Amino acid sequence: MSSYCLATYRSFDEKADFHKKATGIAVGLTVGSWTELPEAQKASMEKHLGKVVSVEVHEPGADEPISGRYADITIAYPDVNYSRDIPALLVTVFGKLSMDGKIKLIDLAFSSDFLAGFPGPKFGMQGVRNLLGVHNRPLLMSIFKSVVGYELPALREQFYLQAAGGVDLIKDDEILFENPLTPMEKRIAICLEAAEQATKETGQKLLYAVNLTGSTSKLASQAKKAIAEGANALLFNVLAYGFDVLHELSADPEINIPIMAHPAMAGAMYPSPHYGISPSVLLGKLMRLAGADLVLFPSPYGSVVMPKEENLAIKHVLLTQDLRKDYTYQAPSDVKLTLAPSFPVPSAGIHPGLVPLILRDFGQDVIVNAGGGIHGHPMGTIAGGHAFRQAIDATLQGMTLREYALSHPELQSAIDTWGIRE
Ligand code: 1AE
Repeated sequence: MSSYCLATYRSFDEKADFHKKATGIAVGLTVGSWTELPEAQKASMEKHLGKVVSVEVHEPGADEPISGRYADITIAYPDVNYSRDIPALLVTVFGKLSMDGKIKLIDLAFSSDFLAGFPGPKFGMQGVRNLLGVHNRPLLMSIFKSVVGYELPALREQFYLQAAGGVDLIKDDEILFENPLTPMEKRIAICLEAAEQATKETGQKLLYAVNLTGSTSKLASQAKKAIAEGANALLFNVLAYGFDVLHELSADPEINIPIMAHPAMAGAMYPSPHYGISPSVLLGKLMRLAGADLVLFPSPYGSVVMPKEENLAIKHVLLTQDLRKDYTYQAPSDVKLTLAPSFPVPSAGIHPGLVPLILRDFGQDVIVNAGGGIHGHPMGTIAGGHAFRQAIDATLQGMTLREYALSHPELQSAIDTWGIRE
């Protein structure tokens, strides 16, 4: 029996016959032409033909946020047409089409058959919590800042200060690549040493996500080298390399540490209402499918903002949504189809005054992540970490930040500096 993956597009056109357009996509991106085919050939080509599942035409009124006439079109693509990898699926459903007028890919749903080729996140949210031994609160992550051009002792000091502030994870800055001053292997050694020192003082375990960089063909061996040096997490700029690279790394049994997906370059792909790929697909479904254990993305509140409904849609697909949608196909019951949830990490410009909003949106299933909001604390980096932990504690206890700050000077100082977003 045939199985299909589904793609939903938002197509903008003032005059188009959207049903005709949908048929053009279904046929054009699969068998190329249909009505001209001789009947005998139609029979053999039928299993390769895309199907129009639905066409919903919208004529927005003047008061609606989206301007212009559009239709949401869902097409079913036969799995028989592509190999079981993300590039083949993406090129099929949004290759040439992505350049053909005002059209945005707003959703993807995978058949059981397609999904069966993807083990998903090796650790996922629960696995990361297990490594850290923290199960009853949101996690806190800190980002190295000012690292380019610095030598190892400066990095060690910065790592120690972040760790001593009580963070659970520390990630490299995504712009720190292989370089002679702080090469990956030496970086891992000094950061783990600093982590050990901080752990003795705080009693807290720590993960350090080292940036995995370099040419694609050497990434797996670099990752294994990092693991041999003791690395306990990796940071990876997924969109610069491609989803399939993440998939290969995460599916490699020897790469047995969590992989954190950075969203660098995503802004070239999702923000337009008319073009690109929606954030819940780009930074949600595809990241989880490709095996990201943790996924960074902008929040609605910080310095790089994303609309709240898009943020919540990412949360939904990372944490809860069954990514499968069978179109006329029943999955064999012995196939593992559920992917572990990926840990959501809303980021960029986060400071303690935003913590109540982030926790309101995500509950405990979130990593609060900050660079400038920790290092820029007027009382120093350690106090920056403390202020965040205090903001998290206050929110979990149902107290306002202002109340809690009365007995927590680090939080008070953060509020005085950045304020509280209501
Ligand atoms: C969305 C990615 C955020 C990121 O990687 C980063 O470095 C944020 O830094 P801050 O918190 O804005 O200083």
